[in-house]
Amino acid sequence: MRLPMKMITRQKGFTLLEVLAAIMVFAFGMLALYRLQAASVVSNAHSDEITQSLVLGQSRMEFLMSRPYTRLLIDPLLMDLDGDGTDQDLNGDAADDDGGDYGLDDVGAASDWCMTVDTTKNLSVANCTAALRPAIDYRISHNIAVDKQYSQTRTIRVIVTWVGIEGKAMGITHSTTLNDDKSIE
Ligand SMILES: [Ca+2]
Ligand SMILES: [Ca+2]
Ligand SMILES: [Ca+2]
Repeated sequence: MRLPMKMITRQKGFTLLEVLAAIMVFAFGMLALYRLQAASVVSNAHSDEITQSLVLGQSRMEFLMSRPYTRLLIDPLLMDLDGDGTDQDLNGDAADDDGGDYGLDDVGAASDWCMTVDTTKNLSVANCTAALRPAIDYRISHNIAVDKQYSQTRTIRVIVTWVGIEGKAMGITHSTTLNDDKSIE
């Protein structure tokens, strides 16, 4: 009598190789998720920084625009206080002879006015030289140029600088031009 053929049954459960493969897939998945999370944290912090600097720059610009600006009275804040914003185009090619855009791009101590804001304490200090702490300190600088490109105009440029969460130097600029005709009262 022949013995019944032994049934070959497929072994249940997982082989070691399958388990290893699953762990690998899981680990790669977690790594990707972690990277996505880290990228999103940086991206959120970055957009917070942009918002913060836009608010600071815009409010400074609005403050300057609200200052007295008439033929008889020009607020000192609307003057080129360090004297590099006037008549630096003696050869008449509409570009600053010193290559510095009439001092309009100056920041910190080189600007006409500057202030550092500590956003963790709502604190403003008239410090233009201290190193900026990443994503904490924002430095607001402004420059005034007189008759840049067009006569009878005053150009105001507000520049907010900071060091981003990734340690990069960042900056946002707001510019506007006032027409002297409107200042006559
Ligand atoms: Ca200046
Ligand atoms: Ca020139
Ligand atoms: Ca300057």
